[in-house]
Amino acid sequence: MNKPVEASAATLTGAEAVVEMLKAHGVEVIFGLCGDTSLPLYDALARLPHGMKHVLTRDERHAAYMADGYARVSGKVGVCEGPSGGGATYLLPGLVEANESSIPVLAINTDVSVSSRGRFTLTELDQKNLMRPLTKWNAVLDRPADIPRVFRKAFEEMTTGRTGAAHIALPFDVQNGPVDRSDIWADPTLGAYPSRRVAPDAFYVELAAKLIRNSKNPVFICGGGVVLSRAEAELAELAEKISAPVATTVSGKGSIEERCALSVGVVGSNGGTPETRAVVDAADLVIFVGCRAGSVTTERRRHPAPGRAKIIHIDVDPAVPGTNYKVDVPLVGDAKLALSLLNEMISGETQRDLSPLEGKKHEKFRKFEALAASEDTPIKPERVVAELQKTLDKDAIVVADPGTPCPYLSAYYVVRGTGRRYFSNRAHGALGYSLAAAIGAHFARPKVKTVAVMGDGSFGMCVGELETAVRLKLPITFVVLSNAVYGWIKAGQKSGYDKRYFSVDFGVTDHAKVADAFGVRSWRVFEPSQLRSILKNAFEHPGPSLVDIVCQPLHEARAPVSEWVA
Ligand SMILES: Cc1ncc(C[n+]2csc(CCOP(=O)(O)OP(=O)(O)O)c2C)c(N)n1
Repeated sequence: MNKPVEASAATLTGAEAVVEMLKAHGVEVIFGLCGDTSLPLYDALARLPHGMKHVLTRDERHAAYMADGYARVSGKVGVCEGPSGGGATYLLPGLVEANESSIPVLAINTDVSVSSRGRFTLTELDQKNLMRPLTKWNAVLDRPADIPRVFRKAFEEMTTGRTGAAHIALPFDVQNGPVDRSDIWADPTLGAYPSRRVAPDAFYVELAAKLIRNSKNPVFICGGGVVLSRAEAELAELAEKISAPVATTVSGKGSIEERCALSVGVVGSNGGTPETRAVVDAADLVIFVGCRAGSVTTERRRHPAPGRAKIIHIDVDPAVPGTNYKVDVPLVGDAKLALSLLNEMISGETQRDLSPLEGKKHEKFRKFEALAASEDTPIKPERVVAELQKTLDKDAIVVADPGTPCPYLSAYYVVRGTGRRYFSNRAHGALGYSLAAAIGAHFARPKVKTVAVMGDGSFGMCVGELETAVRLKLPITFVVLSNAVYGWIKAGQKSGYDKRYFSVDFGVTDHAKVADAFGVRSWRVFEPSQLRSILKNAFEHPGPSLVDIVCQPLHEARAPVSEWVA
């Protein structure tokens, strides 16, 4: 029998303190998987009246992805937990994705007792050093008394400045020791992000306003920072005032209503097209907002071409402006505050001829629609995107895995409205993210339809969580684009290695049958003409549903794939 310290009027156990600290920061849901070292924590969760939901997952990687999806959609910190050893190494992929994507995710990683350290204890590993380079902040607790302070610090780190992930190692005996009740307090505003906005230097704001006033052809390139900062209204106001096109990265989708005249769509080597690239190339001023100007967005610093356009770079992280481009004006601060200061400085309206932009968009979608209308089998990815667009409500949340889903949906799925309605794991692009992230997203916005779109390579890496969706009766639809190949890589072998295909093909699986065995309502589609009604049925199904679409392999798809594979 476990013997924790007796809770009293003055003290509670470490495990109870953890639960109280999460509650005090406004946590609503915890995603995780049990283990020996987590038993006191689970017991505290079972006993205390905290009101938080615990979602049992089928592996810790997906617990972290669920916390990530939840955080992206809710605007709050996502919390996951797992045990020592394998739990730590399995939490890691989700934590690093969240951190690099600036998503506040807290991992509570239980650990062997402090008193057992260094004795070849089963599952012992150096969690501090394992997680240090992968998280924004991490700590290993050695004493129960430190729990309240360490949790306050974790929430502050996750939601201020460049937001990111935190990791706390919670040893077994620390969970059983005493914590002073009077130390259980928190600033609940640190449970949501961004919690403490910082404005850029007024001097630089003035310089930026001057550059904008003098530019002939400004263009915005927005990264995930606009949606993270909820700066969509300020961005629209400024873009409309100066009549500037707004392009986004994959993570920046949702910065602007994509049906509006100023929206360019996605740029870069994963979802950009020659037409969106041309809009960037025509600019004499590029305003990066909440965007790292990384290899995918800028096609390895070729678009915009260095030195061709002036650069204003707005980012909350001082390390970002100037890293990939020589910046004319760095605006270091929160995107919402930076854009509203620029709005104050720039009065009046500038009218610009938007017909070139309109022409480019028309050209892009003309090519797309011709392919989307195809009745060919296997079904073309363009057809799948078009049918999703037609059948999904504008408030639906779409999560895309790498492979075929991310570039095609990023390019052609038009986000109606602003905010987080579409996302993918663009930091590391690990296959198998979307299924779990969609589960997290559902907990953040349960009233809207959530759809995960994955390749069959991804399906193989996440299928176990179908059980979680069935157990919790979640009305999420999983769409699998089946082509029995790691298609994105095969496309790279086609375009860059003279079709020397090597070890990229795998066997055909009937994913609908697999899903059916889990208890998921499922369909397998071969004919384009069946797609719409089957997708509709799947979306209307009150529980989990899966549509397995036998799809054209990426290496056989049309030319832009070779442009996408950078
Ligand atoms: C965990 C992981 N391993 C390897 C890769 C490299 N990778 C990128 S795309 C891709 C192929 C994706 O295959 P699939 O999910 O079947 O989609 P398709 O490209 O065929 O549409 C691979 C292997 C990755 N992104 N993530």
